[in-house]
Amino acid sequence: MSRIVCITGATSGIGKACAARYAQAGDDLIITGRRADRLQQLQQQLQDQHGVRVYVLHLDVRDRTSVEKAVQALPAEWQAVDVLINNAGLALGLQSLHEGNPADWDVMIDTNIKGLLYVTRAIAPGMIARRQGHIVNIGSTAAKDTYPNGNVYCATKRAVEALSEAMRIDFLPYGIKVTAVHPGAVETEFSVVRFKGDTQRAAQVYQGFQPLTAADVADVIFYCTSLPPHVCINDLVITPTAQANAHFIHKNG
Ligand code: NDP
Ligand code: 8X3
Repeated sequence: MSRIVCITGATSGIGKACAARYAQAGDDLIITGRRADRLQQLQQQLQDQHGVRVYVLHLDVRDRTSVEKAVQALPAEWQAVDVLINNAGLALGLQSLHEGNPADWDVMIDTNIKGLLYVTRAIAPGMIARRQGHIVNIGSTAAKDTYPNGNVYCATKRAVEALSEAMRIDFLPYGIKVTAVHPGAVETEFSVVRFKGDTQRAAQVYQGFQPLTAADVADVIFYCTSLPPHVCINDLVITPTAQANAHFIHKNG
């Protein structure tokens, strides 16, 4: 039976690959993000290719009021979200803490932590009322190991890990599954965003080894949400084979 899957940050990278993976399986999708043109394009493409229903929520997860209003305004047939993938997130900059840009810190904290909380606060009550649902939070290997100059980004992902644990405890009586997925290096727009459009510097991040693709991660997320009702993967780390953890990537040459 098809599910309703809500994905934050579906305009690019892991979120977009998740949209394709779930659509391929026949699930209906609520896709969100700030870039309206990309959302509309993706909606059309998934509807045409897979014959699924796709609902667009054009929003910035940092805007609590618009998140609340958008979820409240979902048509009745879209309200019973089965799977929420809290994926929207970003890193900005890679500098020692004493040289970091506090404006970048605000964006990372507001998006990666507060945005995830706002979306969860809006959608989880429906899951709890129905005693059915699965929340997937996208963390990072940066949650597991702080790396040099990663300071605030790593802290936001550590917070995602803590909040995933908190949700698992709080939602336990209601049978809601909570899975934290922590990817290592995935070649997406992530590094272009982190280095503020410097595509050469971004490309260097993935040189000398084979990084994960967004589709690799989407396959794993799909697997986590396709297990029998009594089985839950709580916390999962996925890296390229060439990566041991946030610190060690074996690069050729
Ligand atoms: P991308 O930059 O390719 O995608 C990020 C997505 O997040 C976009 O769809 C973007 O949409 C959305 N987004 C960012 N800010 C907001 C916002 N304020 N409101 C709504 N949507 C927002 O990167 P990835 O796919 O790699 O990143 C996805 C997640 O995976 C992030 O949480 C990231 O931290 C995490 N991650 C990435 C890794 C990697 O190596 N790539 C490794 C580990 C974790 P739009 O701009 O249209 O709003
Ligand atoms: C993204 C992976 O190593 O750039 O979370 O932090 S890393």
